[in-house]
Amino acid sequence: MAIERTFSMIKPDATARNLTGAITKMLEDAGLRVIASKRVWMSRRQAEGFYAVHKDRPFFNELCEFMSSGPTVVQVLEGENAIARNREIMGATNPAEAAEGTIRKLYAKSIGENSVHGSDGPETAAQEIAYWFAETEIVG
Ligand code: DAT
Ligand code: MG
Repeated sequence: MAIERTFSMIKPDATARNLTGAITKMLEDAGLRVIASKRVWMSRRQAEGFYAVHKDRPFFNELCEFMSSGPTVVQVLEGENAIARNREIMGATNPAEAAEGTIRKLYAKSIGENSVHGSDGPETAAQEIAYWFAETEIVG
């Protein structure tokens, strides 16, 4: 498996509890390298654009409200099989279903306030990275 890049976010419920370092350490310990990172307080419109794929889901409004409610740390991660690896470390969307030792099992408050985001495939990874970062901000 080649070296891949994926997009990650540390969500407002986690930044509010000062978990940026703890979560980043879990990613690094799993062999992922942070090659871009910045803290953003996204606007409602930015949240709606980022999550446009979910616009017809019943939780869309709640999701965009939450994601624009406080600071988020957006990151690009690089490593072997980075997309699947990151999803593995994150755990299931619903923390009640997340495996032991995953970020969401440890830290997520609910299915909505679930501490982290990770791209789900190569195409979404490329789109999501480009949504938040200029090429010059990514230092591999
Ligand atoms: P994931 O973040 O694991 O990729 P997803 O893409 O299905 O999950 O959904 C995106 C986000 O939307 C998810 O992290 C939290 C929120 N969400 C998903 N399902 C939800 C639900 N049933 N109720 C409230 N929020 C939900
Ligand atoms: Mg998703």
